[in-house]
Amino acid sequence: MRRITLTQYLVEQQRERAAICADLRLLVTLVARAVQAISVAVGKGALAGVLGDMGRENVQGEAQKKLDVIANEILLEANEWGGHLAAMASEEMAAPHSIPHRYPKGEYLLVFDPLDGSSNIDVNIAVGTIFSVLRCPEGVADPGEEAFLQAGRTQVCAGYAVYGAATLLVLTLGSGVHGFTLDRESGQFYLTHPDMSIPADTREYAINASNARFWEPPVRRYIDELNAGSAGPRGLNFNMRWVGSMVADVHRIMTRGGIFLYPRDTKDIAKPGKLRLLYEANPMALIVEQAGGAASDGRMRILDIEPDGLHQRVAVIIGSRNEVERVVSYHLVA
Ligand code: AHM
Ligand code: MG
Repeated sequence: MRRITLTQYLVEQQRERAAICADLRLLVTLVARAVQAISVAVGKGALAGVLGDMGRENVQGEAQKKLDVIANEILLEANEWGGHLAAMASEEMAAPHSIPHRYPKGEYLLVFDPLDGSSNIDVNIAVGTIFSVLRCPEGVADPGEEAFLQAGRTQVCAGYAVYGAATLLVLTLGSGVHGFTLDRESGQFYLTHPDMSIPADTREYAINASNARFWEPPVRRYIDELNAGSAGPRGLNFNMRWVGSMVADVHRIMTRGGIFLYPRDTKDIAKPGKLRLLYEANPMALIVEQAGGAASDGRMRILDIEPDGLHQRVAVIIGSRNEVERVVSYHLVA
């Protein structure tokens, strides 16, 4: 069977469907090249000396891994020269990265989590990259943090890569979600998962249960009901899976359904959730919604949240529609 490459898919989207412009096509192509380079680094692991800590913290106070920094550099270098971007921002940088003056500037903003799930790197468990593309507000020549503070529904494009047994790039250009698998020999991405869709119902959930004592009552009620199984109010047995890399957990949901929760908790009241809105929750929410699923913070649709900070955190309840709606309904009565 002759498979469609990512390059062919993008050219078709531009030429035949007018769904994207040349700049967006270049942007996705360059992100895919970066993903391929990150995949090589992740795949070499200890052989390339890339495992372990950098010995410093990022702006969020988290220990940076060597591969966090390498992946960040790869994405910056791959994207700064193309003329399609006005600026970039990342989990690993306190402030946005300006495009160097020697290159032309474009109309898009790129924001990413270069290596999600990085606590899993050293133990050889799947990690990923998450990215989101926004339009630079009109008239803004040198975009700072303010330019990135746009609700997730305005995203032009979003995607993630999962570096697992195979490397996959999953992408939405705003109409449907498609998955491409990297052929490590040829370096090409091939369309292997067209029109991904999440079943509305599921019997599988993902949550870090060690935080149970900090959860709010609606989440506690929901998980208690799932754990009660066929003898409980749901009358069904549920299974639990938790990778600890959001990308891998959401990719499982994209493949066979499920619900992922990283809810608001009382562990640190200064933090309304663990995951970051702009480069974790928003791109994943767009992808999951485009695949027929739902994404909420328990109180509102994630894509409708108006951001107030580049590294803002948010509660995330995402996946199979009927389960997400149930959790939201428990918040309404609380
Ligand atoms: P990271 O971007 O620094 O890796 O943090 C995000 C990750 C998610 O992938 C995962 O769902 C979560 O943190 C797990 O955190 P914890 O182990 O603290 O529950
Ligand atoms: Mg992350």
